[in-house]
Amino acid sequence: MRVVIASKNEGKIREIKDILNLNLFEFLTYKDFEKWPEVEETGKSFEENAILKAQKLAKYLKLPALADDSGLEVDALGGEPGIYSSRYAGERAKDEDNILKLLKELGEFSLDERTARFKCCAVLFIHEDKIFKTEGVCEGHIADKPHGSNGFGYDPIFVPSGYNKTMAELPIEVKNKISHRGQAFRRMKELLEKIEV
Ligand code: ITT
Repeated sequence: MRVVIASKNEGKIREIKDILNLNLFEFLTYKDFEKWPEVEETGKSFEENAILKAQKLAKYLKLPALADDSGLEVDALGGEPGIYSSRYAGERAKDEDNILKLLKELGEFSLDERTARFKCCAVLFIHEDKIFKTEGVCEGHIADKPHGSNGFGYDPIFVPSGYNKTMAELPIEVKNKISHRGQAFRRMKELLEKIEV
């Protein structure tokens, strides 16, 4: 079965392929298509946005599509940046800009006031009556400055609970084992192994 990964985020695509590690499926990405529609993420939750992305790509390309909507919720900031994580410092913000803004907003908050979590909602859209959805959450806290260069996004400032290193300092196998995306896509894998399309 051919499945399109409905994402343009290279970090995510790499992790999704690693986690699913399924020979049964041929994964296609935006690089396999000449035309790729822009999806406006107008949803109010990770789930709504993941459905929007998977649905739009599936209908446009006439293939099952797998989307991930994810982000970082910081308690001291009332759950921000949440669904706005990728554009926290502006529409075309780079990861470094988002990190700088977040560290600035957190200012002098102490370690135990810097609790946060990554969330991920994975959606496989086959057609309107066949939509699969799974979720994952990874708890932790925000470091006082960036460390490490693995991963993407906020990984250099996110320290998962039970570790004293940031996600960006941990090997990718460890990240995938404990991350929000690892949990969501392993659950998706269980569903994919059972379904008949
Ligand atoms: P697509 O919509 O094309 O998939 P995106 O990066 O815009 O790519 P999202 O709207 O889901 O995707 O935003 C997710 C953002 O949340 C991402 O850009 C990071 O800033 C952050 N994020 C999500 N998962 C992360 C992870 O595993 N490590 C670090 N940051 C992460």
